[in-house]
Amino acid sequence: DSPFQEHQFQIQRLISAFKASLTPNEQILLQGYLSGWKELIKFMDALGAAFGLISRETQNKISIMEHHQRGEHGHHYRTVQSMVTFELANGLVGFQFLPEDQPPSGCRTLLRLHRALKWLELFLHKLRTSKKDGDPSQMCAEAYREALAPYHRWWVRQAVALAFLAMPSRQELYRIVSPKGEQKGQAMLLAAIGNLARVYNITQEVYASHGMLELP
Ligand code: 1Q0
Repeated sequence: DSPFQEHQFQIQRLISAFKASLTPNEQILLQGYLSGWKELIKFMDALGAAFGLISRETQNKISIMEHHQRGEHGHHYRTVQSMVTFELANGLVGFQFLPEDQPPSGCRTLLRLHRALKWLELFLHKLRTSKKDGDPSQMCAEAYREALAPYHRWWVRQAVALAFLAMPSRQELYRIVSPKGEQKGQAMLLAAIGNLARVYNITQEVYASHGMLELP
């Protein structure tokens, strides 16, 4: 199998997607953001059944965002900023509770992906700076404790801990990132981290400035 096939994860596509999601005046285009996440789903699906729950949950969140994009007010869901403005102006954010009779808001749904993006940034950083004998399962778990565990229910934390044990070895991960050797791999990881972090930080500012970091 050629490593350039559509269905295979490629870190270059991840980098490009998040890079393309950022406009010159720092708007975040949801289409690029979501296609970055779709690339990550390919990675998870290649890891097998242990990651099925996490992959389905990611797809679920993407689908909710796409549902909003296809809807009557779809044009407001072009960027993170326009979505926030629209949902705020129309009382659609859902600051108090999660509605049962309509799809969750774009803001609270994106917030879940946003937090997970922090996990990814931390994990890739740990992987990039790790020694040869580093254990990715442990790096995953540490990043998870920092970025996501505080927001997850008990059973989710248990399920995620099990998935981490099925994480490939450091060597295998580097091979996926770059068959051309570890140095090149580290450069790719650095590029990925830079682009993820930029998108993350801008989103974080938008959410913080509207008191939206804890949406139910
Ligand atoms: C490779 C494995 C990465 C695992 C990262 C940890 C993510 C755990 C997420 C588990 C979610 C499962 C069940 C449901 C959780 C929800 O309760 C929660 C909150 O939503 P809600 O509606 O209940 O309030 N949902 C979430 O937090 C959304 C989580 C999205 C999933 C994030 C997956 C991140 C995966 C990244 C792929 C790893 C790629 C590594 C690339 C390495 C390249 C060498």
